[in-house]
Amino acid sequence: MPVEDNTVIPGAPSSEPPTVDEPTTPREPLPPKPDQQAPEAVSPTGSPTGAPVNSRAQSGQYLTTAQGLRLGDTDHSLRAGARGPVLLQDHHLREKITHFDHERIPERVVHARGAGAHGVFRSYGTASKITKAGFLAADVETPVFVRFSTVLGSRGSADAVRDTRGFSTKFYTDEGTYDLVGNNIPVFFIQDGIKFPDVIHAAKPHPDREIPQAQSAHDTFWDFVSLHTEAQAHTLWNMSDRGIPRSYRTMEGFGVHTFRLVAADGSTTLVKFHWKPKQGVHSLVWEEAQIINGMDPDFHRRDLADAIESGAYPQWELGVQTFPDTEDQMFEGIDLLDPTKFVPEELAPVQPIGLMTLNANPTNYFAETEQVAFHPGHLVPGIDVTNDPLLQVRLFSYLDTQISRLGGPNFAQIPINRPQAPVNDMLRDGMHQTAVHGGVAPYRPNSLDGGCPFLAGQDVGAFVDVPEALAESIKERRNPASFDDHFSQARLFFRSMTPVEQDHIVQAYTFELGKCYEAAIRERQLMALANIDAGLCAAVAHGLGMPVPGATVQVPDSEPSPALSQIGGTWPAAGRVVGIIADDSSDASQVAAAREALDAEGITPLVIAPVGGFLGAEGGVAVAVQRTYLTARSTEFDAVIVAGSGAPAPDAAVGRDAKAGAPSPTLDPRVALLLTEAFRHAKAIAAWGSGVSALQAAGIPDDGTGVVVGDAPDAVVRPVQELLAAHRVWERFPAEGLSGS
Ligand code: HDE
Repeated sequence: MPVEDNTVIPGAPSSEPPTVDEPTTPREPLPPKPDQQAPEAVSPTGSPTGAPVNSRAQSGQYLTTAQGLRLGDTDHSLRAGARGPVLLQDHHLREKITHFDHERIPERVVHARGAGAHGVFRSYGTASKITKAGFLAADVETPVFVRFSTVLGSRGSADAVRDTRGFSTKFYTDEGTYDLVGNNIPVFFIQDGIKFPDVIHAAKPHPDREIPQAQSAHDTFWDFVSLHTEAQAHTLWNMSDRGIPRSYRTMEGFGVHTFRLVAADGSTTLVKFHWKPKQGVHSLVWEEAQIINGMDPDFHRRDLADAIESGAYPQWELGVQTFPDTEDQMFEGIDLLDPTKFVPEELAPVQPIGLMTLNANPTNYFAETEQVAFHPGHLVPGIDVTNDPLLQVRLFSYLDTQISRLGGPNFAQIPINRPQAPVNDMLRDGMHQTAVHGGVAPYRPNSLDGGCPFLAGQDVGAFVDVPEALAESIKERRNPASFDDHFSQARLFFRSMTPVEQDHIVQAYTFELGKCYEAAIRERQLMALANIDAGLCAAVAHGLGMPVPGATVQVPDSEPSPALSQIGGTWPAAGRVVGIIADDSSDASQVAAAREALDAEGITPLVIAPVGGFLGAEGGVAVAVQRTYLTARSTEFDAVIVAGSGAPAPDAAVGRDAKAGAPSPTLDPRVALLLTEAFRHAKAIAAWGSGVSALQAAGIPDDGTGVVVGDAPDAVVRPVQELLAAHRVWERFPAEGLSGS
């Protein structure tokens, strides 16, 4: 219905009353819906920070200005006559537009694209012998906020790109906030933080045209890593399946650096932190990732939020690898201060110390996920840093970057950043100061504020830097000799992969280098690969159509680490997504039964039909349709099941009239695509009853590996669930392994 231009300002004299009941017409407001309740200016993790009630950010039912003045119109500017110019005196207009003009803040210089969630961490107490950190004592529950991210892309970039993922956790402990700011890859590109701007400038889009977005497949990235061989190990992890995780929920997390834990008796232990997902480790295949970035660029964000909303709370176990705090800080020949090295789990097992559960989505993306500020220097008593030169530079950078990103030094007062421990600092004033400090003496020593605040002793929880003896040294710009080995761990990683994973790595290098224009860069990177593994180098060179170079350095071999492979385990099927393909001829009661059986296992069933609405005959069972043939794409599903019509007729369900075994011209091409993609991406596929002929029509062998057929839903649901436990039907990938490795 056309809305008439109502130039009458409510309350102003008018000869003609408005004929249309516009939303601007004053009327009694409805009570707020639950999700419209006033957000409070307290930490969103739920624990009040003592903020007074009048610090609510929003309250009341009427629209107001920022000053609380009630408004009767927000749709019309104040004008000199209905067709005249807008008046400068319109204070509401100016406030509204001015605020809008300043809504954006600078995105993070790296890790701009992310997704966050609230949760809790419950400690097992198993670390209490090696750390006095209160939140790691037995059975302590600590609120957390986690932010996952990609590194390279802008804030609006796609999720499923090939990249490292950030995994940052803020523990709101009673002794102050502790941040574990890690990645999903345990090694880093550089050994010294002074090179961080270089690697990021090389990996970010080219400065002239600002392309490509969120990609490492371009000349400057490969120029840098091929010239800078210490980056080869991290790059190899990126080229592996780890570079394209299936979900944030199925990633491991790593603290990367070695940290120092301090026990109550003062003894110290070196540790590396690990997050192990209860959901299992699982990645996309490259073609899936590429499709996803077009079909659903928010794939990882949506996946995390949907899982939490549906009650499938993702969990990670926190664990530590422990090492004696020796003078040389070496372990089995690995320099623990070199962040391009990891320690294989076979040499130092990961010992579980607590469980994190993410159980609540943020209420407001900007307030929480965008404004959360992590910092590796946010420590608590019992956890300290080491002299890893990458970590040392991070200790400077994270505080510094928040000052321009969050507009000044008071970002710790933003609700998501507020500690849940009492704060009594002597930091004063500055941009965006929201605290009203009392007292006259923000300095020490003082007598005017009664000597407050007092200094704490260790007995009442003071953080004391570990007194560390430093070897006699000279001031110099130099790495220790133990940092010189750039290839042995890249080789160890590659040789620990299964043939399927090795094949994916070959394809990834071939794709990425194939996108480089400069032949010299491709040649130089092949030379680096020759030092890592001759078979890998030859396979990539073959794909690029280039000569195979020989190795230039002697690289020591080490035992493979099977723990590095993501293939071979079994994990819960809960939290996975299964598509049920149906059409009007499908038996709705059977579709409902399949849905229920999957749902009972915590698997999300999505019914896919030609059009939206409901499936089912009048008077019978009606099943809601979640996806149509137009909106569904195989990448959303971990497995697909084709519904039958209830009768074992060959010409029933899913838009085809084929006899079993004969390709049907009438199989809907979107269903055919869905099935063939799912098959190609090694997903479990099933059909019951007459649904089997849809598989045949799509060219999928109904006796193929990971293809399940049966008479009824209950014959296929259980086998599909078992196949999901392995994440994919790995046998379907053609991979013979590589010669020479
Ligand atoms: Fe970061 N990094 N980083 N980084 N990093 C940032 O801090 C930096 C490094 C990591 O979800 C920035 O608040 C330097 C390693 C994550 O908010 C910035 C160096 C690891 C996040 C910064 C490194 C990380 C960041 C940008 C080399 C894995 C996202 C915005 C010395 C252990 C945090 C911000 C979030 C973010 C600097 C290396 C992980 C600029 C200088 C190694 C997960 O301060």
